[in-house]
Order: sequence, then C-alpha cells, then structure tokens
Amino acid sequence: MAPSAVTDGFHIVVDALKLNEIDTIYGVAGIPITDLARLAQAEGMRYFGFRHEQSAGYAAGIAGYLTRKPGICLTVSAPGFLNGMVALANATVNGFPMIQISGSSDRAIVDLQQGDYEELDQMNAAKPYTKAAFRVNRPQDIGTGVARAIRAALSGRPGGVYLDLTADVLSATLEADAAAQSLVKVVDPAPRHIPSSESVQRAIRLLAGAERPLIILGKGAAYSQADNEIRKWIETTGVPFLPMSMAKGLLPDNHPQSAAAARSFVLGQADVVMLIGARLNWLLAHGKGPQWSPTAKFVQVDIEATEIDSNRPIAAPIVADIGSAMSCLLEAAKPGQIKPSAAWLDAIAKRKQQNAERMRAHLDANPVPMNFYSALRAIRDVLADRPDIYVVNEGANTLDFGRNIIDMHAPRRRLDSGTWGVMGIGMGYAIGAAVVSGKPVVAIEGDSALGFSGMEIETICRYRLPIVIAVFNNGGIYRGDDINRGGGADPAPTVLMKEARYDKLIEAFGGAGYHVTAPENLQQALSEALASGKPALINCVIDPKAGTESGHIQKLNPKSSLSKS
Ligand code: ADP
Ligand code: TPW
Ligand code: MG
Repeated sequence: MAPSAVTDGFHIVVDALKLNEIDTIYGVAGIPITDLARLAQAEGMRYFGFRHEQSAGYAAGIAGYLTRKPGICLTVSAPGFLNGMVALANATVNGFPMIQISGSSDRAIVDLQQGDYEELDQMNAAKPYTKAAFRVNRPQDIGTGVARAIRAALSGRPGGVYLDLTADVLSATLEADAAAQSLVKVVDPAPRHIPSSESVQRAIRLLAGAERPLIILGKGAAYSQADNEIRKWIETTGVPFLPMSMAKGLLPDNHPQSAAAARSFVLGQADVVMLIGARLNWLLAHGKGPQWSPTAKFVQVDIEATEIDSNRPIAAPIVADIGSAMSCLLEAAKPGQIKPSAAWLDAIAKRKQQNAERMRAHLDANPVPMNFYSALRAIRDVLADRPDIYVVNEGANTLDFGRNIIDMHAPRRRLDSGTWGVMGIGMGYAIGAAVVSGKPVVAIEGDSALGFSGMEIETICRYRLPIVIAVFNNGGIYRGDDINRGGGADPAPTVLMKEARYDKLIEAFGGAGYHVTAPENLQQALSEALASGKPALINCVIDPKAGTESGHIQKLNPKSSLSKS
C-alpha cells in the first residue's frame, strides 16, 4: 500500500485562510512563523512585511474595517506578539474585525516558566484586550481555530481576535485527507440582525413627535456599508445629520442636510437624537453635560445590545444591523410622518452660515509661517476633485483641524486616530488602505504622530505604494515653542526638532521628498506627488506657535501650577 500523503500545520493554516477567502497577511517574520509567511506567499496570498508589528496590526485592522473581512496580522512569539497587541486592542475598541495570529513557544516549558526562547503565556495575556482568544494545540484543530476566530471577529460588533499557534502545531504533520476534512468554511459569519417591529415603531413615534431631530452617524454606520439605505433614510425624513469623524463622507460633507458646521448648536438644541452606529462615549461628552440638552431623548441603532443605556437612558433602542434597521424604518415610516420643524432647519442654516464665514476668514489668511488653516486649505483644494483618495489623519491640532477642514465626499475614505485617540496608526492605516483599495492615500500627520510609525516609510517604498505623507512640522507635540521650566539646556517635554527634514527620510528609500514653507508650494508638491503615483513625503513647515495644547480636548488635560502661570 502506498503511504498516504502528509501535510503539516503550516500548510493547514494557509489552506484554512484561503478556504475562507482571506488573501492578505500583514506581519513581521521570525521564529516560528517565517515559513508560514513564505508558504502563504508561495500559495498566492499577499504578504506585507513590516518593520514593527504594531504597524502591521494597524494595517490589518483598517483592512478589516474597509473590507468587512478580518485583517490578518502575523507575529512572532512574546515581544512580537506584544508589539502587535496594541493594534489588536485598538481594533477591539474601534470595532474593526482583525485576527492576530501569533506563533508561540513550547507550552510545557511556558507553563512551568522554565525560560523558553521568547516565553510568554500569550493567549492569557491577550484575553483582556480582545473580543476572543483561542489557542490551537493539535494540527487537526487548526481549521476549527481559524473558523472560530473569523466568526468571533466578524459577528455582532466586530473586534480583535487572538489566535495562538504553537510552534509544535505548525510543524506537526497530519495525513492530507484528514487535514482537508478538518477545514471549516465559515457560513454567514455576520448574519443580518433584523430589528423587532416594536422597536422600529417606537423609534418612529419618538422621531415623529420631534421638532428638532438630529441624526448622528458613527463609524459603525460607515462599517455597515448600508450607504444607500442610510442616505435614503436621511433624505426622506429630512432630518439634519452630524457625521462622527470616520463617518464623514457617508453622505458628502457639502450635503445640504449636514449640520457639521453647526455641531455645538445642534447637540445643544436637538430634542430627539438618533444615533446610528455611534457610541455616546467621550467623543460625544457621554451624551451629558453642558453640550447637550438635558431633556433630549435618544433613538439608538446598534448591533450590540449592551451598548444601549451605557451613558444616558435610551428611549428607543433598535438592536439590529444597520442595513436591516434602515430598511425596516424606511418601510414602516409613513410619508411626512417625521418632519423637522422649519424653524429648526432655518436656525441650523443660519448657524452654519455664520460659522462658515468665520472659518473662511481663517482659511483665506496667508500667515508666514504657515499655520494649520492655510496648510490644510492647500491640501483641501487638491483633494476637492479626488473623492476616491483615502485620507489618514493623526496628531492633535493636525487631527482636529484636519477633520474640520478636509471635506469628505465618499464613504469610508477618512481614517484617523479613532476611539482611543491613538498616535501611531498613520503608516499602518495608510498601507492597509492602499493595499485593499489600490487607490492613493494622503496621510496628514503631526510631526510627533509620524514618529510612532515613521520607519514604515521604508515599507511604503519597498512595496511602491501610492502614499503621500504630509508632515505638519510645528516642532513638537501640540506646539514647538515650549521651554524647559527648570531653565536647563534639555528641550521641554513637548518639543521636537523644528529643523527636522522629514523629507530626507523618504529620500533614503528612493521616494520623493519635498520641503515646503508656503501653501502654494504645498499644493503643487501634493499635486505632483499624487500624479506620480509614487511614495512621497512633504515636510510642511508650520508655525511652532500655531497649535493649542491637546488640540480640541484641552478640557481633558489636568494641569499643574506650571501651566497656570
Ligand atoms: P464613532 O466613534 O464614529 O462615534 P463608535 O465606534 O463609537 O463610532 O460606534 C460604532 C458603533 O456601531 C458600535 O457601538 C458598534 O457596536 C456599532 N456597529 C458596528 N457595526 C454595526 C452594524 N453593522 N450594525 C449596527 N451597529 C454596528
Ligand atoms: C500611543 C498622547 C496625543 S496627541 C500627541 C501625543 C503624543 C501628538 C501631538 O503632536 P503632533 O500634532 O502629532 O505633532 P500637533 O499638530 O498637535 O503638533 N501615545 C499614544 N497616543 C497618544 N494619544 C499619546 C501618546 C498624544
Ligand atoms: Mg506637532
């Protein structure tokens, strides 16, 4: 009898991923997963090798957000695993489907703490930061492990999942037939969640009684890809809407019903607020306090039942997936039943106009050196005709001004620091977005923010991705003009090198570097870089005095007597 064919853990992992239509891995190679990366590439998957696991993880997370397939991050044991964990936790916090697959060392040695190479009890370390964590201890369980990880990442509120593969499992052999039979193709990993008709009726009744209704769109709405239903709901009801940062572009920012330019006014005045895929977390002042009307009532559409009432009582919860919820609402609402008052719409229009005029005055000024307004105006003007371009944005002032000044015209094109306000997502998100979309990306980065992932400039150049990085170089965290309060020679804690030539970094890897001090040069450099389709970095010299401490969230910053002087 001929010996039956055998396979091994490496092959089974790749087969399991491919069977589930996962075609891309972001990672850093090393023991024990080097051959897994090689094999994935040999078997036709794309593998993107990074300089640090955190950026690989951010790329995987944002790929998951954009594609509704879990993004895969592959890491080595212990330190590589931990480097990736920040990104996996970030995916969980933001609701992005992602799986971090990590190799791990010998369990017998790890559990007795006998000092293995890169020893760490990874699965248990991962648990508090993930939606789910699994470990595979036998090669015949790989298929199930991958399937459970995919379902956990995608179902309900998406999140980050950890999948531990021991070195032993990767190298273990199994008969090919048994291996093939052990694979699992996940059926319907994110099933529709139809709302109850009572919940839909309750929400409609509440909205029908409103004079000053408001819709808030969050990144859950963007993630749901129910773009047409959401737009139809907003346009048929005529209710003004406010996009949260990453929901910008779901309806274009210049849509007549956008209340973004009257944000504080509408939050303070609305009598019924409908949250669609947005949490009442710190980004909305928890729905309480001076920003909000104390008598406002809430409708909340969310797939996660336990989100309801988390911060403020919700009068009309709709627990459902957004696509189904919007379809049911559209079907159930009678024409004209929901109708914002004319006075409300007039008041918003007036406030928008006043604020737009104030903004225009700032944007039209041409101070020397450039400030955030004039630099962002230049970028806005280039991007105005390019709704397809992805915008990545991080920093403090660079983020806050960027969000307000750069209009978005298409869904899911704005990717930023998100729920955690995290620095370091820049290059990973830019790479993930460029890879899954094939479109150009403009990353608008504070000089501090870029530092967290700057070495990935080499990754961008190595894979020749169409990414243009605009560094807003104001010489520091928030500002570049702080002084050492002890009078010594060391720079202040927030100060970075003003003279830094970040453009030279990309030149070291063959990309195009630009150094600009005026908006017209920035505009020209950006247009040229985008036309070339090649990696580029524009060092934008910004007035070190232009920013404010902590950007728009100064109120969250506890201050000592040092700052009060
Ligand atoms: P933002 O920061 O933009 O306000 P959040 O991340 O706070 O958005 O909130 C997104 C919400 O959307 C989460 O509570 C999540 O459970 C929910 N969500 C994600 N996907 C869906 C979906 N497909 N259907 C319904 N709700 C969803
Ligand atoms: C992982 C704290 C918030 S914003 C910021 C830091 C360090 C940088 C702001 O400076 P930048 O922008 O980028 O130059 P600008 O335009 O205001 O000058 N570590 C992590 N995340 C956060 N949020 C911080 C530190 C922080
Ligand atoms: Mg800065």
